[in-house]
Amino acid sequence: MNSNQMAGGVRKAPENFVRGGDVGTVFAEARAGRRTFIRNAFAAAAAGAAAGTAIAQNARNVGEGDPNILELPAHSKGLGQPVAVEGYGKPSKYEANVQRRQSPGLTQTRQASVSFAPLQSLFGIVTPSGLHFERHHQGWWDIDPSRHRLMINGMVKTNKVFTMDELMRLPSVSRFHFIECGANTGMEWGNVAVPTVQYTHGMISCSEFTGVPLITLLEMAGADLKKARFILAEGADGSSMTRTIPVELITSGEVLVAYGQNGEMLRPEQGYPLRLVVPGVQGVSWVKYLRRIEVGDQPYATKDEAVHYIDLMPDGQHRQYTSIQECKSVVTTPSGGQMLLDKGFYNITGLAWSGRGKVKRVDVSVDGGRNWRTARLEGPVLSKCLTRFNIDWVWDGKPALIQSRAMDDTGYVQPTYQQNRAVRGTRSIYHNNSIQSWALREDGEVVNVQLA
Ligand SMILES: Nc1nc2c(c(=O)[nH]1)N[C@H]1C(S)=C(S)[C@@H](COP(=O)(O)O)O[C@H]1N2
Ligand SMILES: [Mo]
Repeated sequence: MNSNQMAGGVRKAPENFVRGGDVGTVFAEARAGRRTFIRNAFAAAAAGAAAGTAIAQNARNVGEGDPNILELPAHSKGLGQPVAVEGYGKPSKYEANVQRRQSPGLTQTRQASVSFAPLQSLFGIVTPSGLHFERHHQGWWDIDPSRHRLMINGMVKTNKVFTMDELMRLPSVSRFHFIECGANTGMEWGNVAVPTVQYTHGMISCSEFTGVPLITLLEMAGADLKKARFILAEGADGSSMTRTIPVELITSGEVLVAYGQNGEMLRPEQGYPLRLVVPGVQGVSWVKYLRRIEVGDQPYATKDEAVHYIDLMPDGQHRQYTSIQECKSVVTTPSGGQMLLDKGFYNITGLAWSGRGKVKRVDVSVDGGRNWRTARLEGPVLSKCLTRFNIDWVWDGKPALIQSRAMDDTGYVQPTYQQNRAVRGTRSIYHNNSIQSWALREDGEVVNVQLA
């Protein structure tokens, strides 16, 4: 079989060469077929060639006898599949590799658990809803929207209860935002813990959310916005997820009571039929299955705020209410577990974000931070949203250390592990936005490393 044809029912592309227990078969196949694959797919680029020349060499010349171009396949000669009569569309069977997965570094539980988004396989900035990471403290539910209610109470003139129909009649807005769990990259605080970017950074996703600004509902209830300082958001699942949110985020109009995600209703895993969207703030505050908002004048200090998502500082004190996700970035290709098949041209790509605003700049290093080049930011660059960056690179076949460093529009620069540990000590679990390093070995394998 020609190595460019599909094998094993999955697409062979660099971003899918993932090592380890997850898609090990693909990796083994990639290895076995490596020599032919190299010859056919990537022409060797002379060391030191300019990126332009190397790009040109990434396609083969006509006439190598490739049956994929010389012979008409069945799908060019016959009748295709009929249009859908009913049912929901699915990805190609060749993309079966691209899945949410549980981390090899965590205890495998079912309900109080997390599944990670396959960042290495995604393009652009939007996470397909079926690949959105999941974090449930007590499992997910598919709640009947006709029976779901949202109550607004506390420091309000009139307590209000909304049905979904009532909420969906109100003026709505649609906005692109990332959601990142405060525990994302948490396991890496100690040292290298997990092999791939799916597990180091996959507790982030980005969607277009549609809903009603929470301020509209508070005004309808006659909330005392002069005295109010915080709200409490409560979920309808068994975890009784409750979080305190400062009122400034709400009066700015940014916080949404959302029912839409990427053009359709929220997925059950994401809080169907209603969730809070709190742009820039850690995921735990984005309460799913939202059923109650209480308006108050002091933080609620609920159980989740006392034991989870707090930072143990070097002096032994806990830092509470660290809610904003600071500026961070990661190279998604080449990344841990992938395999570069030969020297030559590569598009280094990744994601950057900031809970404080827009990403201003991303620099990329291939020598462990000695030299940096500024990457292209692909539009749109939106506030509190993922930003895609790309940069051309010609690999000379020698070992390399690949890193990205983001800066946001407040001027804040993403710190190194050394800088973060100097402030945070060694016992943190949450809020790790350190610069990630991927080591590219001479044989083309990419592995997760931390620089001293
Ligand atoms: N009701 C409810 N809301 C919740 C949670 C939960 O378990 N129950 N988990 C929180 C946490 S810790 C995170 S990181 C995000 C995860 O959202 P996702 O599952 O849509 O990715 O939802 C938050 N909201
Ligand atoms: Mo979370």
